[in-house]
Amino acid sequence: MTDSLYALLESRFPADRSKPLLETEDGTTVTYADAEALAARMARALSDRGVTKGDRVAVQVDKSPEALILYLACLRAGFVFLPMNTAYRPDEVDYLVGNAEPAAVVCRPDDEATVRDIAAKHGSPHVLTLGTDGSGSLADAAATAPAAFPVVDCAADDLAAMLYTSGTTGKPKGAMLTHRNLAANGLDLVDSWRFTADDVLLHALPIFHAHGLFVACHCVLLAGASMIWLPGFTREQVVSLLPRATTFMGVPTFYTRLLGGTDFNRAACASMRLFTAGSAPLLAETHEAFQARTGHAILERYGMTETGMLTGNPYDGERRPGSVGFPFPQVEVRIADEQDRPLGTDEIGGIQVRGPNIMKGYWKLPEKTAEEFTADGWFRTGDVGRIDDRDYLFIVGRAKDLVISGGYNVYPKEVESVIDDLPGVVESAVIGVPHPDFGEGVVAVVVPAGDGAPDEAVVIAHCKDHLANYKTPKRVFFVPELPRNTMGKVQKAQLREEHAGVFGG
Ligand code: MCA
Ligand code: AMP
Repeated sequence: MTDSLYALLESRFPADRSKPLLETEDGTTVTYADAEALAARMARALSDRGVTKGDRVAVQVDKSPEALILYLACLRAGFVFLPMNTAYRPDEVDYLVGNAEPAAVVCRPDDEATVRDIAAKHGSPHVLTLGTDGSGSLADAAATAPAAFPVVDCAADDLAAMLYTSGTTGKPKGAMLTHRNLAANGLDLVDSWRFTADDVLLHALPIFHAHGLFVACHCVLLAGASMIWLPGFTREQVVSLLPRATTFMGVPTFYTRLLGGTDFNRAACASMRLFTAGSAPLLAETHEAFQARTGHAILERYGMTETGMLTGNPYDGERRPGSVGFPFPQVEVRIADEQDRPLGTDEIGGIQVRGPNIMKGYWKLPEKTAEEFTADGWFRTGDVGRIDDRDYLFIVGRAKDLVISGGYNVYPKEVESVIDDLPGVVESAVIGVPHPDFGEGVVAVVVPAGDGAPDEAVVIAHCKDHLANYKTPKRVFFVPELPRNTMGKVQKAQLREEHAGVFGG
């Protein structure tokens, strides 16, 4: 028996494959049969170009039905799907392609020339394109390929996907996710959240991250359900389409934006049975305002790229504002001290996790992988929390230097390196401070070298050239020196306090 995730998904597709898998905003329907056939054609097209099982396929394309089907094609053929944020700049794509050594890169038609240069530099043999309307050289190749390609046998431990997450070192690391990791987590979620074939998920998340791709799509695919497939989150569109949906998943920014107009109310949510939130902390006040407005208690859950979903508030039972609930069925969670000793009720410590959902490791970084696991096999999340006497987990902080802005992770070290490269900059410290829309907003505090130092606009423009726009500081402040403790460590807590009101948050 194969452990291919594709085989598992396929075994749960509806018997009647003419059922819609998704419908787009313009009313185009993609049935399960369409998706299976196109996945087979795309797998064949890539395979004909020499891509084989275990090869990485790096993808930076806008969200479209075909983009999702490309993921299915890779699963089907045993290729390792490597999605990239569409906001990544060429420098960031260059690093990922150089590190992952993909056998093929699929990009937006407009980016083809740049991506060809990057791929050539790193010896990646094939560049194909895929546009939002499903056109491009991948689509052309798939159109002439036969709609038949076997579901390639995969072991539980074979890689299904690789998602890059940054880190305190500043360079992104590839989290290797296996067929078992994704299958185990998907099955936990589809059961815990009671997905059935009758569900319609309104899908407004990007699909280059775990939330939009795995959490959302696997629930739908494993239930044989349907989606309304939006290219991204637009408040008006979501409010107008919710009456046709039963479920919705979002980052907290989606929910604060929805609450921003009175047209979002009980009537708009009349057909809904479940709203889930995650990727960043959902403020208790947002949870409460949402419940007061709609009658629905958002189900907040907690996860990571490296681990999939870890805990969630209960489907039945109290969904507590400020808590991320209980471990999913196959997941174990403990709070531990600095020596990895388990702590008791309400004691604050590092959140450590274990289960079939935890990644195999970081790509080509065995030492870094080893550092993230304890001697007894628990993964250190880098989040700090406590478990109360009712077993609810509360996240109280982060041990890692990380900013989460609108659900996207920004690693200060990466931004600081880019700013420090500017002539006229001695050093910089990047922090996150409360932001009314994005939860946290990125701020840079820069020590200028004196004459010839850049101003705020220059720092921002330089960052935009080299970094995805959401990583770019929204404000830059100049100081003669950074506050340090006696060990010489920059006091970011002090900087966060000093700049707490910058965005009026
Ligand atoms: C856009 N901008 C942002 C962000 N998004 N700035 C800070 N943080 C952001 N997240 C800026 C752009 O740089 C641009 O600025 C301006 O806002 C408008 O850009 P636009 O693309 O039009 O913005 P938007 O469409 O309104 O996007 C906001 C968004 C989006 C819808 C909240 O960020 C989003 O879809 N976030 C979801 C993130 C997500 O899926 N995370 C899951 C990670 P300028 O004009 O200056 O260039 S997975 C994960 O974390 C784990 C596994 C988990 O637990 O889920
Ligand atoms: P990523 O690396 O993008 O997968 O981000 C994972 C991180 O997002 C976690 O380690 C947490 O710090 C944060 N996160 C995810 N869900 C939540 C949540 N519900 N509440 C607070 N933080 C969260």
